Amino acid sequence: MPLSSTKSVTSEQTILSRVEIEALFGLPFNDLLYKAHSVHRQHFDANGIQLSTLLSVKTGGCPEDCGYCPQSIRHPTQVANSSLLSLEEVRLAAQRAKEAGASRFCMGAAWRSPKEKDLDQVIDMIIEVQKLGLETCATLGMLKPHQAEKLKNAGLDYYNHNIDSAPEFYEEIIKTRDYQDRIDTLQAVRKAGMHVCCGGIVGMGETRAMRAGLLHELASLSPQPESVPINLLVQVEGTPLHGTEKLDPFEFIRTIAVARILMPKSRVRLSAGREQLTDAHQALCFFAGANSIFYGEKLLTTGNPDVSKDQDLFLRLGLHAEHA
Ligand code: SAM
Ligand code: DTB
Ligand code: SF4
Repeated sequence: MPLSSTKSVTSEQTILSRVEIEALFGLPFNDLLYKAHSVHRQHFDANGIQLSTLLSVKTGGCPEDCGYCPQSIRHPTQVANSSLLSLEEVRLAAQRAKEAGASRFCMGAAWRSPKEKDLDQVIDMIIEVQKLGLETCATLGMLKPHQAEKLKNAGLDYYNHNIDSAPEFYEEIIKTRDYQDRIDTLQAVRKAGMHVCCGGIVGMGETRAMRAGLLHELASLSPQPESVPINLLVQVEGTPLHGTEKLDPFEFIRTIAVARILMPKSRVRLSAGREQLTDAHQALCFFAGANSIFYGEKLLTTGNPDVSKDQDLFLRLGLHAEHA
């Protein structure tokens, strides 16, 4: 895989080597968190958290084979397939998200890539959500350059497309599209002028060296993604990754800290998997530099902490919601 040819690192972007990134992971926990928190304070309000709410606008029946995903048609999960939601259903969900305090609304669809007709309908949704004064984000699978341009022209603020893992682990998780396909979509999004939301998943049985590899790839994107979701695998029965050995939460917090050090100006999002973390673990993630969350009781098909629980946690920690 000729990955190096996909990147052009700008002169002000100094990328640590994978070995140096592994060394960061290996620091004593307090030293790593001190370092990450110091970087965080240089670039952000240390108590401000951006809130994004997710909505699955088209659920299940996806032809791809992503080993973590409950929406793949190839995995025997309990997810009920549904067709594209109506404009009114999306508007109501976005209205609720705004009332609860979210600043961004992210629409996800279980597609390999959108068909032109699908894209037109999602564009209507984007326009409707914008009218409510929310930032918009979409994650619809692979995009061709003209599709990215169409979304940009409709006013889409962010496009989410994750690289998911280190390149050498990727083929163990997904076989129906390769790493380069992901990079091509990210380049189309960037070229169209949208903000890039790109991250990955940890807790899939990868080694620490592979976690360093994932963050190395993310930090090497040039420019770096504005938004970096770090997902902790949500293990869903019926998916190939169900039963994977659980990641030590402190290793997850280390991953957040290293992401913050490598991508000082990006929003690092504490994403899927928050239900597996205690309040204390989440507080350490915020200290380590996470400054965005998925907010609302559902991710796409799986659970997320209740709004009231998050509001209570924010109150106890003195955190406040903040725009991007
Ligand atoms: N189908 C589109 C795609 O794959 O690009 C968009 C939706 S897909 C569900 C978006 C991202 O959700 C995936 O790239 C993956 O990082 C994350 N994801 C999916 N299932 C997950 C799980 N069980 N645990 C953690 N993250 C997950
Ligand atoms: C991202 O990185 N995580 C979100 C969002 N981008 C689209 C999705 C998480 C999905 C978790 C499993 C589910 O609820 O189906
Ligand atoms: Fe499909 Fe996206 Fe799930 Fe992969 S992650 S199976 S592409 S919905």
